[in-house]
Amino acid sequence: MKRAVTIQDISCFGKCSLTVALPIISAMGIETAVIPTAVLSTHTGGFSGYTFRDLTGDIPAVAEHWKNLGLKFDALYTGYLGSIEQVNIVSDFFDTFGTDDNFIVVDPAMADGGKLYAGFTDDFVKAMAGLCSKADYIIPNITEASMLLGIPYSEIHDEKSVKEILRRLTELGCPTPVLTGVRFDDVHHGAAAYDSERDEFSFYFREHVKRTMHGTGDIFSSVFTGAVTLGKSLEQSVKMAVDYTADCIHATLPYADEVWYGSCFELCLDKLIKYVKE
Ligand code: PXL
Repeated sequence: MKRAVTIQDISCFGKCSLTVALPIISAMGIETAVIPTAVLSTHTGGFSGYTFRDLTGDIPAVAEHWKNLGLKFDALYTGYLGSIEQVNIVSDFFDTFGTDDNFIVVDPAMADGGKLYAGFTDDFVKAMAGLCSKADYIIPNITEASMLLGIPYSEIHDEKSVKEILRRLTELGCPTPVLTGVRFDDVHHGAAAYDSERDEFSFYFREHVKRTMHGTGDIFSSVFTGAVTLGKSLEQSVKMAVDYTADCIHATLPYADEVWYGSCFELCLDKLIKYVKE
């Protein structure tokens, strides 16, 4: 059985980060260990008055205990990290648990729609760019990629500019960037990836839905990580992540006013299990 570890916050209500990664990667048949970096009463997107308990100080002790136990992981996957100190500690975690036989996924979850999430600064973006250099795969959305590269944000791109963004992302030190939220027009929405070792690009799109939904980046990255862990190719992993994310968005539409804070990924887990077996 494959084993992944995911390091991100637990937003107790709101369907993102660990409350998405844990059920999704587990449903894909992968043992999923977690390190919660912080406990929030809700996520920070659209809620006010949320609590925030920082668990940064616990991470090195968890890592030390796991090292003494001799634990090994097939995938190391990080999402939302709350501070530069946390980024540095996670970087040490990669040094301890990264091997030639496993891979590292960094989702630089820090921005969307052209804006940084609440509480993040330009210095945080720089620290995140440093963490990306240690990853085999990074999964920024278009906003995060623009910030990591220091280029202006634009929602619609063409194939040439997306390829250029992907090429420049490899200059951060990660050989295989995956870009989400890719749109060439008003009707398609998907992802693009670049395997710099083979100099191969891949693109995959589903229909664009004119509604933003919180937590879809976490859904995408969790499925992508699970798929690579199971030995799927880069192209297959991107396709599975786009398909499942699009399925979740469609399943949420009837409830979108009530479930404005997240997406109804639970309704599609049966499809995900089917994709894994295909
Ligand atoms: O979905 C990314 C995410 C994760 N964790 C927290 C967040 C967000 C996005 O806003 O606020 C706490």
